[in-house]
Amino acid sequence: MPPVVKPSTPRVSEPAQPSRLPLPAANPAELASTAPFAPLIYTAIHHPKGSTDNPTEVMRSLIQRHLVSTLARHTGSATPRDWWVATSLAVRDGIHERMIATQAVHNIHNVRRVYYFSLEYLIGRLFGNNLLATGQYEAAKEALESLGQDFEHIRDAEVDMGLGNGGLGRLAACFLDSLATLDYPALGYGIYYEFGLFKQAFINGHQMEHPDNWILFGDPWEVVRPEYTQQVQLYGRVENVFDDRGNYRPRWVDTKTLLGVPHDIPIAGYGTETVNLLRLWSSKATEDFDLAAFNSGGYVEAVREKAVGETVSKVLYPNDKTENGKELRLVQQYFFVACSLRDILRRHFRTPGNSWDNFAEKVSVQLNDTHPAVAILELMRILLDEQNIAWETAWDVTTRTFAYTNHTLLPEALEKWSVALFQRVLPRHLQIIYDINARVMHAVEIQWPGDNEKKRVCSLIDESGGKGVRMANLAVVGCHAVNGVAELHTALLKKHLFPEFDLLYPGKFQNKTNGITPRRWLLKSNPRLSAMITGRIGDGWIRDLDLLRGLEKFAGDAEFQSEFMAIKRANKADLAAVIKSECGVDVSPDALFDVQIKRLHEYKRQHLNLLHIMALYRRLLQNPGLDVVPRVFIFAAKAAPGYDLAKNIIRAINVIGARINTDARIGGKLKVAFLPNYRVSLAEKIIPAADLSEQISTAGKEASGTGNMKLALNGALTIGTLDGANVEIREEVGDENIFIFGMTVDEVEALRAKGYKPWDLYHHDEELRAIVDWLGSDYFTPGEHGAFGALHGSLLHGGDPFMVLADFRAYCDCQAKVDRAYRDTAGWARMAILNTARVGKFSSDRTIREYANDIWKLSPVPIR
Ligand code: CJW
Repeated sequence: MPPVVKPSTPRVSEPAQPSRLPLPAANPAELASTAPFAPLIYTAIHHPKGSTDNPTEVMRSLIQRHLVSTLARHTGSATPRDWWVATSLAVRDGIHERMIATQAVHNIHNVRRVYYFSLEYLIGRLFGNNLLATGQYEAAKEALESLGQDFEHIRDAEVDMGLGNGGLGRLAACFLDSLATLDYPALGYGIYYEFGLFKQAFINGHQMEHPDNWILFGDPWEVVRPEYTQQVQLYGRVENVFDDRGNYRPRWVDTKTLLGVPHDIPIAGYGTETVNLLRLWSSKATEDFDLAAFNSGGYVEAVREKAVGETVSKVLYPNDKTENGKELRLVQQYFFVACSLRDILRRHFRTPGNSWDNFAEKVSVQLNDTHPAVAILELMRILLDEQNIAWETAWDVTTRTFAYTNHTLLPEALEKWSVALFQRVLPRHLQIIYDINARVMHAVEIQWPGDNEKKRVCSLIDESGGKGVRMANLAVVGCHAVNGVAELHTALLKKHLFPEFDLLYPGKFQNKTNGITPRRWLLKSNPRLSAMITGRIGDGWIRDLDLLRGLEKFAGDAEFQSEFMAIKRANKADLAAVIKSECGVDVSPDALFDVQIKRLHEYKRQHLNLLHIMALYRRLLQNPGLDVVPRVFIFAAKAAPGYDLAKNIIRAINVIGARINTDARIGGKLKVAFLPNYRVSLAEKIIPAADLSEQISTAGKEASGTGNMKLALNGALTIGTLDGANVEIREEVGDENIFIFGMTVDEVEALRAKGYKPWDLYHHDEELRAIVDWLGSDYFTPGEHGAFGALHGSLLHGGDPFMVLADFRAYCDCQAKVDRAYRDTAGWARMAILNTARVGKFSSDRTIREYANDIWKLSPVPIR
């Protein structure tokens, strides 16, 4: 009987047994390849014939062996990169064995795992991290030095793995470190972008973007796994077919096919056997691409089609807040989640005894923002269409599988895909969205009968101004847990973004304050301070950051203070050398290092910082004898390439900074250094050298911030608003050890409600007016009129959306307090030490334990 094609939207399928269609069972060869840990092989690799037990000797011979047998290099002609690759491979040998052992234990015991789905991973460099994690740092350093190599120089040969934009991507990287260190069975999934976040250079103060072809010469940490390649369909159309019993059986046809090839990066836990995986997908066109065109002589066309398939994983979108609705981005998102889910199903169903019945007991998926939220629809599609499972069962499995982390309240960052685009790229998924929405609307009607406003805000479809799919609403209804990333952020999430859903799904919303890994952000990046801390309280802090509280008792100890400040000074001297080579600016390590490092965004208010710098500069010009603490203002930030105002702020800081740096009249009291190409490895150099940490976002706008935590951990004092995690940092370090200024969230809301008028502030504050006028003039850009017009205009005519002028005076007053505090060397040292001692809460180990206990219900599985 020919299928009946029905034009309208499909209806619910009939109830079915959830477990009746398991995927194929395990292939025995595959299981054999994950046989239990074999210590003999391990021993063989670590003790090559003829070598000793001395770890340095072992490392030395492994490096030499890889140089010759893997890289075909003579030691005499090896480049720093060769040495870096050879040493990485030497370390990797052991890591791979642990990885095999870890996966074998997880597989054999069929453990529950968490899968972290993220479009971004800002890993940085892996070399030093993996040496430390496996306890081989000293051995590798000594081995390389005994071979006549400069260890630091070799480390610098590693290109950052910059597959993320900022905090969200770096958080994913910190989480992977904590998951492995705490022995949680976990796997990160993402995209193997050929080009990571663009490289930034400055020309005449302007940001220039250059491609980051990080993988050009290969990556010693990765293993390609062609055997786990996945196929993904996209585009096409849905045939609304009924089977011979009248059940709706939609068929997604005329699709295009992509292949996803996994690249595995091992993630070694610190001081544990666990090695988890980060699995990143690169896209390939199918082998049998457009054979017809090929055979009819359309060779070039066919090859071009293939090339299109391969652009999917080509480049990371450089936006860190604005969602720009590009088709390729939706394709990336779907490609990534479709590959990852198929990989999870493969793993689940190869294990005897597993079925759909226990799927959500074995699989927990965390969605890093809404970027991978289309996974909810894809799992539903698989369950409904491929497995013929009834809607209610499918929905139950899906919602128990997924959890969602929200990272922002900014409306421009909330993903909304046009319905027309969705229809074209993922037509069947759009039908499923409508089916989910019908049920959501039903639930809203039961809760608030007849209330159309409630339906409007809860709908997955935004009907205002061009129909769009609200991915955040989809994520909220399709997940069993939704979390914000700091207490304040979570409170605002419930109060402003999702008040109706909070009532509809009581208990679904919860807080998980962000954290950072102490391995990278103290142990690795600040070896001097790490050694000093370990000397006083032992090395337990590396895996239990709360132990830093043991330093509190030294906060008033003069000897400890001077040692602590000597370390800070040495780190500042190192950074001064970087500033000299990168910016050509001479700075003194005795000045106060005032640091603002983060993405360039109006809400983060780098321009507030700039206005303060201009105020100080102007005061010095008017009174050259003015007694101010010499300061170096250090910036590092990338602006999204299409964000003109952010780029204008960069230019203003660069140009005004250059003028200040060369103005002999102020006697070098102020210096401004904008370090180009902010990235993880640069952050690791700046953070240990910071005295002051700028966290000055408009209250309510920064979800958490994580740079604030890294800087406080390294003994920088925070100057900040009561925003994001600053609130909790203040709770931990104490009011007297942090500089808080500016409007609170409530004050911001009240001022907005009353009608904010930046012009009033401009007219009533003489210094502010002078500075704003100065900025708007061509004083700093002679002959180039209106160079900072965009910035100047935003503050006045543009209505100053982030209330820079409203917080200006409070910020200057607070900076004056900082100036006074810095003169009291012992007092400052005490405050800095207490910052380091009291921020143990912000270890990502604590965050991950909370996710594991409250959301994932996941237990550690130690590998022995
Ligand atoms: O997440 C960090 C927080 C920080 C917050 C950041 C965030 O700003 O306060 O510490 C970790 O929780 N990043 C994003 N939202 N919030 C983010 C990142 C990339 C994006 C995006 C939003 C990319 C796109 C859109 C929105 C895009 O379309 O490419």
